[in-house]
Amino acid sequence: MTDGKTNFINGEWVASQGGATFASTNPANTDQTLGVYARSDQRDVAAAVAAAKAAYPTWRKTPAPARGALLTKVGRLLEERKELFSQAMVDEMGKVLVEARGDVQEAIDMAHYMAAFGRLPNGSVVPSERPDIHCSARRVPVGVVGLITPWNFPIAVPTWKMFPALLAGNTVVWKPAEDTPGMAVLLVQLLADAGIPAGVVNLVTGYGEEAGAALVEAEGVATISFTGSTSVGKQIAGRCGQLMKRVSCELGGKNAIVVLDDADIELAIKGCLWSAFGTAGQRCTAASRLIVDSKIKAHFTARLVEETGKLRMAPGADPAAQIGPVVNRTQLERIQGYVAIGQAEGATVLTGGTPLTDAPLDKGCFYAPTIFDNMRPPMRIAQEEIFGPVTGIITVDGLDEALAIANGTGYGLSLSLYTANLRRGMRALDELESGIVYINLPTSGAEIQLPFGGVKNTGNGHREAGWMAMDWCTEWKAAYINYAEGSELVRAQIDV
Ligand code: UN1
Repeated sequence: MTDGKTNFINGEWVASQGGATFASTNPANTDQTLGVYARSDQRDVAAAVAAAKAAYPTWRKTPAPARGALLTKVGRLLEERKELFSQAMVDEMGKVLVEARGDVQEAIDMAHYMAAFGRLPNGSVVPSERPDIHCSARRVPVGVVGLITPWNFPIAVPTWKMFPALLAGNTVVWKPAEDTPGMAVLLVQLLADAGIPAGVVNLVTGYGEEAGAALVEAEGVATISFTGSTSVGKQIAGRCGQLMKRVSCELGGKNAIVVLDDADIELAIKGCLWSAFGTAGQRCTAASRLIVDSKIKAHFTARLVEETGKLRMAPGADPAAQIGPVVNRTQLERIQGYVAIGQAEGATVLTGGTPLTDAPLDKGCFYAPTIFDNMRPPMRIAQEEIFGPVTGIITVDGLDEALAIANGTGYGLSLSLYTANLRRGMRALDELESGIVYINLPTSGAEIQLPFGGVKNTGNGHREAGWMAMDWCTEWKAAYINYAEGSELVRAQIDV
């Protein structure tokens, strides 16, 4: 779709009311424009919210098993269109084809997982302290939810939010990242093809500071779910606090892998390569700190650099590609900036450290996988999220120091430890301060049936995915029903 009619409001594809548009480009070749999209503002958001509000009463009353059945249909259509979606994702976001397929697979899994929730309990019956009073608590939808989603998982992350919200009976207004509007259009068209009623899912494409901000402000949006940077998340959460809106934030990370002296080094190397350089480091679960015991550091480092040298950088569509481009030129420059900061701080580049400037990769946003040695915990490169293929080695002596350094940042999403010792592994599981802990596994690779989210500046206490996926998009309603005979009032706490 290239005519700018990319807002989906009340079941119709429309242009932005002001007629403004923006373009998306291919990160593997930034000369290639892929599409023109509606650049929405407050008026478009207001129309989308009105449509979602109008659709809400009927959707809320649709039985949950029927809402689940629709998600099953969505899951099947995603299976049918998996290849189409994956190819489009390679072009628009840049990840390599196998990873794009994984991104779509997470959405397929989420659709089927959430569909089953349509027939699972959504509350509990509890005893009353009074005779002949029925007490129960059940989940109810919040109303209209606003979703603001990132470009790095342009299908998985939106569907982690959208499918639970829909199953719970909410209607949705979605503002996808400006780097991946085309993926949003594909997904919303699929939802329409599956038979989602008009107004239940509405799409507004555009910029965060325009359409995204308007969605946060919009009266009638009960809850915001946001995945993105910690700085934007803090602004959104602050504003939602003032407006007394519920808000769920999944924000940055500064994830680490600890490699102890008893670890299987070859297994650890594979985990480090995948965590540091998979998706060109553009995962919130990426490992940008490798905390390595001094006893094995020399061997580990030599092997890691050797294996990094074998990684093939190419446009994601190339079947041999292992690392694709980063998402855009701004991001490329940001990464380069961090590498310069690291060097100025005294870390040394073992490999990488530059964008790729040889044709044809110079047309795209390719950055060489980069490993720093002599990274020290206070450095900015050891504290701040870089979101690119850059990692660094911090040398430690033993488990105590390793755990303290792993925990020593303002973030807490995903931490990993490699050891052959069960006691050390279990201690790490207890003491690592993150929402996700891995033992003998990479920091990336979360499965959709477990809670996803983190502590500290990584989020505000909510979790996505898993059986708690519906927590952020539902309220609890308590019910007391008197079926006693006679007209006596029995007061709780007083007459019993
Ligand atoms: C993200 O980077 O926002 O665990 C999500 C993983 C993926 C999800 C990442 N399953 O890396």
